[in-house]
Amino acid sequence: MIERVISVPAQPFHDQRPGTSGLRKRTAIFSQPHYLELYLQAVIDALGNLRGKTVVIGGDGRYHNRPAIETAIRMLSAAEVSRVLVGRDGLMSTPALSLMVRAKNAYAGLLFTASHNPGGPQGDFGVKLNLGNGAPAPERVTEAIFQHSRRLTGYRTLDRVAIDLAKPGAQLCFETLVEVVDPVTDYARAMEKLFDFAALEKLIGSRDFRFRFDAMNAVTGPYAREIFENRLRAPVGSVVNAVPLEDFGGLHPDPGPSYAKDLFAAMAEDTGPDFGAASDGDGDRHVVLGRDLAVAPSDSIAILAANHQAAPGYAKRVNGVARSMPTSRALDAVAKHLGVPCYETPTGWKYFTSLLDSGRIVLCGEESAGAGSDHAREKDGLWAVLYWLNILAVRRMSVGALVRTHWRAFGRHAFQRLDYVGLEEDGARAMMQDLRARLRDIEGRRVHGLLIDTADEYSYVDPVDGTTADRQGIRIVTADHARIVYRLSGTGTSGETLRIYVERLVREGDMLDASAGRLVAGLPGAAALLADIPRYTGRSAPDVVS
Ligand code: VG1
Ligand code: CO
Repeated sequence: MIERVISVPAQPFHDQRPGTSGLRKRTAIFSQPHYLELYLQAVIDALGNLRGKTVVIGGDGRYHNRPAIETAIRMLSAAEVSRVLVGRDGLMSTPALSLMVRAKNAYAGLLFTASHNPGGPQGDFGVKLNLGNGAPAPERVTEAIFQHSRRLTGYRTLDRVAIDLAKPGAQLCFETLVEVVDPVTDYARAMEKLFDFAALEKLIGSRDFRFRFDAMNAVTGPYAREIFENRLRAPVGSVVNAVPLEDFGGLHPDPGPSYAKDLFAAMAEDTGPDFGAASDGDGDRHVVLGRDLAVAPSDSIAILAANHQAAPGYAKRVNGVARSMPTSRALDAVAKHLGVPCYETPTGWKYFTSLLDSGRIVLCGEESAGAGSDHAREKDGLWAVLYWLNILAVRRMSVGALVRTHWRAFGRHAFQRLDYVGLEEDGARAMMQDLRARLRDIEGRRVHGLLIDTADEYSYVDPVDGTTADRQGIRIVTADHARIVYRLSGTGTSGETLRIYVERLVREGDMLDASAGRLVAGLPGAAALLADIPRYTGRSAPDVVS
């Protein structure tokens, strides 16, 4: 029997406003009747006429991925999309999707992921939308989606569909050609163009270089196996937790010290790896570890920029760089040395993309373990790991030696992020509101021995298209240039998460080896006092420090 387009009446939901990186909710919310369908209808309406267009679809493989992909194919087909490219088994990493949208001249990309948030029926689910340039939808589009979502009276879909996501090749779904593709090969080829794979193979194959990549049971497993084990000939088993699982094996697929515990522990063993790395649920974040230290994400992007001559794809062409506002100013110091501009943007990859599109920058990064370049319009975890390996291959140094050499040359921007998770919404918002109202009075005050020089709220004007973004974080800078930043997360799924970012530049030789916590001492306490955190939130300490 042939499929038919049907209209399904349904009441709109009023909470479908995308955050920092798409719409993210508890799986239980996403899987209630009509919830996903109505959101996708709002996306389709905001995108305009999709007739005859190509759309790329993927996901990080978390629980609910397959039904969500089938729903999306049905609805896109009802919207007369002529071609859908979907990752085999419904899998595609965020950076691979960005590359594919660009390579295939697609009109948009849809990705089902909640990134580093846990998956499963009790976990989180999400939808990211990319436009034809491969970049996350900008604010103007996400706001239009939200407005559409509130006015919907139903959605259009097909009455039936049978798509086999495991079978590579083309299938017809109503009038849409659905192609099940393997994004791994295309992605690996793109990486081969940017990095010196012969030098990487020599490094990884050498006896005194033990290498481990932890895919955290998430989407990067197949990519990492293909690149590190098949192409670069790392010993089989170098890539661990390489099979994407619906619940990520019960773990948080977040490559920080709190959740990538096995990797951090392995690095500390006598016979542990010389180089360790991991990525997150959807493959856009990275962590890099040496035998005696984990590279702080703010340092990672600075070190990638400082050593761009080592990577063939970047030598002699880094004309500008950018970082998100809360990210440490380590990158600024490198940009100054290179004589190129360093742009500061609000948190979230979407704010980098006009700078990348216009050719103003080549490299950019965020303190939350994201780095990327103009090869894609998303941050890219495996790309960052390969870039690191390429630098080590050329400079013939360990991770620790490279980081310390960098600190000696540029100073160390010691950095910490403190997260207060799951706060009661009214209290957290009132705290920010109250702090905002007192910024003037805070300037000139002395707290815990720190003299506050300036206190303001960050707002952004995009230098390319003039769009603005207000209320992107409260900044406090001390007389000796240390900094405290406060903002509320835009990716959480219950209550509010308060993020506090603290940073202090250290230059003295013997201080360079101290823990970041010791070097920023005093700033977290001052931050809590200035914002009256215990009173507004009932919390005396952060839940996660990274
Ligand atoms: C967090 C990070 C931000 C990152 C975003 C999406 O946002 O701080 O830097 O771009 O997650 O990353 P927030 O609003 O919670 O601070 V991912 O890997 O979820 O796509
Ligand atoms: Co992610």
